[in-house]
Amino acid sequence: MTLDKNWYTEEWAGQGSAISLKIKNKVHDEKSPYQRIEIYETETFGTLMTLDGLVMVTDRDNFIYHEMMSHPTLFTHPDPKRVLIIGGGDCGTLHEVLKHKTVEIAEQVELDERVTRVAEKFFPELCESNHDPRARLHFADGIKWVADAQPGIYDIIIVDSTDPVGPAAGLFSEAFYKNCHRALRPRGLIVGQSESPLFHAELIASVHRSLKSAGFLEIATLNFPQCAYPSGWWSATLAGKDGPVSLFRSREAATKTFTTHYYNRDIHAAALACPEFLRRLLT
Ligand code: AG3
Repeated sequence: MTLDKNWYTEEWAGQGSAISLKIKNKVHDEKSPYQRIEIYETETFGTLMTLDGLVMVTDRDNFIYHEMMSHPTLFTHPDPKRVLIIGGGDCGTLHEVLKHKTVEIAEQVELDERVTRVAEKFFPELCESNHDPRARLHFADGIKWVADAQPGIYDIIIVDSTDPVGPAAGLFSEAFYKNCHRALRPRGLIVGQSESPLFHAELIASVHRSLKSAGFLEIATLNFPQCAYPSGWWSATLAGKDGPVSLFRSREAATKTFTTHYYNRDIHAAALACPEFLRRLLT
C-alpha cells in the first residue's frame, strides 16, 4: 500500500508493520548536535514529536506512557524524596513525578537541550512543572551522571530513553545498572522504558538479566498500551535494590490527591500481570 504525503509513517524494520498518523503540516524541523527533531501537527493526535524519525510523543496518548513511567514506581517506594530522571527531555515524566508531594528534588538529566527547548514551545503542558522549585534540569550525559553520582543519593531513578540504539544503548547495559544500583539508597527503585513485549521480548529478558547481575533483587515488567509506538503495546521494567516491586501503597494510590488520566490502583495491579510468553522467557 502507498501512503500519500499527508501521512507520517514510522516503519518497524523486520516487523512488517508501521504506524501512520495523518498530518496537517510540519511545524518544526532541526538538526541538533545529537539528532533530528521534527514537530508535526496531526489531524487527530494533536502535536507529534519525532527524534531521528521515531515517534516520541503525541498530545493524544503521551499521558499513558508518562503516567506509567512514574506513578507505579512512586507508589511502590515507601517514601520517595529524591528522584533522578535520565532522558525525558520533553519533561512529561518530570511533570508526573512532581505531582507527588513527598518528592523534594526531581533532577532530570537530558543529553539534548534542544529537545527540551522544542518541547517547551510545542508541548507547553508537559513543561508546566519545569519551574517548580523542586525541579532541576541538567543537560548532560546520563550515563556519566550516574557513574559520577554520590553513592546512595537517590530513592528512584527513571530511565525515559529512546530505543536502545545509538547513545541510548548504554542505558540498557549492566554497567549502567550497576552504577544506578550504587547511586540508590536502601529501598531504592529503578524503572526504565523497555520497549514492546510483542516485538522486543528478548530485550526485556536481557534487561531482567542485566538488572539481576547488577544486584537488583526483585524485577517486574509493567505492561500498558501505547498506540503510537511499535506494536501499540509497551512496557516499563521496574527493579528494587532490596525491596519488593509487586507490592505498592495501594490505599494511597486509590486515594491519590492529584488527577491522572490512565493510572489508578487497579491499572497498577493489572499492569503487573505477566503474559505467559513473557513469563516463560523471564524465568
Ligand atoms: N520515549 C521513547 C520510547 C521509544 C519509542 N520508540 C519508537 N517510537 N520506536 C519517549 C520519551 C517520552 N518522554
